[in-house]
Amino acid sequence: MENRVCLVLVFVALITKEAMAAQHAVGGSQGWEESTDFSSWASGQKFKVGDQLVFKYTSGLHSVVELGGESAYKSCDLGTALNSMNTGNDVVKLNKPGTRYFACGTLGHCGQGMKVKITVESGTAPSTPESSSSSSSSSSSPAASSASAMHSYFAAFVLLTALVATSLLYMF
Ligand SMILES: [Cu+2]
Repeated sequence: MENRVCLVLVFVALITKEAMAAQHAVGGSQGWEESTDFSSWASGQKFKVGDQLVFKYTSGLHSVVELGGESAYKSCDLGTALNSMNTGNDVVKLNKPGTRYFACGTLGHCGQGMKVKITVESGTAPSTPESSSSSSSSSSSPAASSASAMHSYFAAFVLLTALVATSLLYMF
C-alpha cells in the first residue's frame, strides 16, 4: 500500500523533472554548420542543469568536440578534447552548472567560428525577473517565457494528477 504511493510519487517526480528540462538544438534551425552564428544563438538561450544540447549536422562533414577550457576554446586547440562525437545527431546532457566549450573537429572549421560556449545555470533559481528591462530582450524573451509557462502548467497538471492518484490509492 505505502509502497504503491511511493512508486506513484517517484514516477511523478521523474515526469516533472523531464517536463522541466529543455532540449536546445545548437544553432537553432540552421544547426551545427559553418555559417551559423553560434554566439548570438547562445546569447538568446537559457541553459539549465538537466537540459540537453542537440548538435544536428551532416555526419562526415562535421563533428562535435568538447574542449577542456577557455584557452583551448579561444585558440581552437582540439588536442585537449574531453570527448568527441560524430553521429550527426549528438546529444549532450548538461548535468551540472558551469561553462562548457564545443567546437567542430573538422580541420579549419573551429577557426572559421564553428564553436560554441555554453554557460549552464543551476536549474532551481528563478532567474527571470527582468520582464520590464530594455527593448533588446523583447525579440527573444516572449517565446522563452511562454515555453516556461507551459512547463509550469504541465507540472501543475502532473502534480494534480498525482494527488488524485494518491488519494485513490488510499481509498482502496
Ligand atoms: Cu565543421
